[in-house]
Amino acid sequence: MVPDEILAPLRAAPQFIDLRAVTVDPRAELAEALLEPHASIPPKYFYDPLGSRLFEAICELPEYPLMRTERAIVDAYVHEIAARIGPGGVLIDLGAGNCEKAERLFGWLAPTQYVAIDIAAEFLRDRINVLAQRNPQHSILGIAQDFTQTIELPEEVADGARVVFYPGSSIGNFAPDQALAFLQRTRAVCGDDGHLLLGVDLVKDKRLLDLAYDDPLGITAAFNLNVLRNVNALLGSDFDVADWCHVAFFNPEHSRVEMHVEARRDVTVRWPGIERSFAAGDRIHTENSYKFTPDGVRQMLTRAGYRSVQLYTDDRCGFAVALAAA
Ligand code: AVJ
Repeated sequence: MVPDEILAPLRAAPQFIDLRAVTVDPRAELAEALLEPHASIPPKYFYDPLGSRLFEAICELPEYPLMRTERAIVDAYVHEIAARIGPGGVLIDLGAGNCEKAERLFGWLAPTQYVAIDIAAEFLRDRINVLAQRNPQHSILGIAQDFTQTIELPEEVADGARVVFYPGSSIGNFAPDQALAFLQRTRAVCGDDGHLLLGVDLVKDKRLLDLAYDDPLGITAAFNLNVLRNVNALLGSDFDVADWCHVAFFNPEHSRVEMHVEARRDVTVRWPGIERSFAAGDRIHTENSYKFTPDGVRQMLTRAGYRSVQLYTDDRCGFAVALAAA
């Protein structure tokens, strides 16, 4: 007889599926973006295991209140949100990260299954194992996937009304037309009885936004520069982090924060078969983080095919949580 102390955690072991290979080939995508006249690196490549931890550290910074504000809004309205959604759906968390935001909803939404999707495979696997230990009564499925271009739901995802959860204003990483196309895909995932719960950061004073992405401790700088280490690992390139510095600022014309890495000196970066030279001062664009207005959010969701949009904000209108019914 196997004692229950040994069996219980095994029963709680969550399912984990790695679908990274089905979507995009990181090497081809990175090589192409780096060879453009205006070189860039898609922001999803921030999230190697260290990058995922640095992002958690960013969320602790006083200058970066997004996650705390979002949590406060959800806490304040969770009763109403849960009543509108109704219990017993399948909770699909896009960019689940450490899964903490979704876990806070478990008691309220009583999901029949929790599906955590993230590109950060190792990090997600670790976090859902811990999550399953803490929530042995929940059915948990982890999926490692780059969901930015297509959202593939394997047959292991349960039937039932879907609640798509896309918190943290990650929607801001998409250019406006891409954001709309992405929301249309979430709308398709919702079927006709589902909901989308979306977090969006709102436009605010430029000084606040500049500081939120260029904090004096340098955590965001480390997060940004770490992308070069991940690119080296994925592409086989030879970026030297010491050759680059962090640049981040709010661009009011496009209503977005931009992050770049800037060459400190002339550098040539090589990877199998190819090289690219950068002059001192040249930049590689690593992230856009669009900031929204409440009306802009409503419009975008309506255009994506959602009906009845509820917007919840904090008293300073710094952040909004939108609940949209399919
Ligand atoms: C996780 C994409 C929402 O854009 O604010 C934090 C990432 N970049 N600091 C954001 C990020 C720099 C973050 N998102």
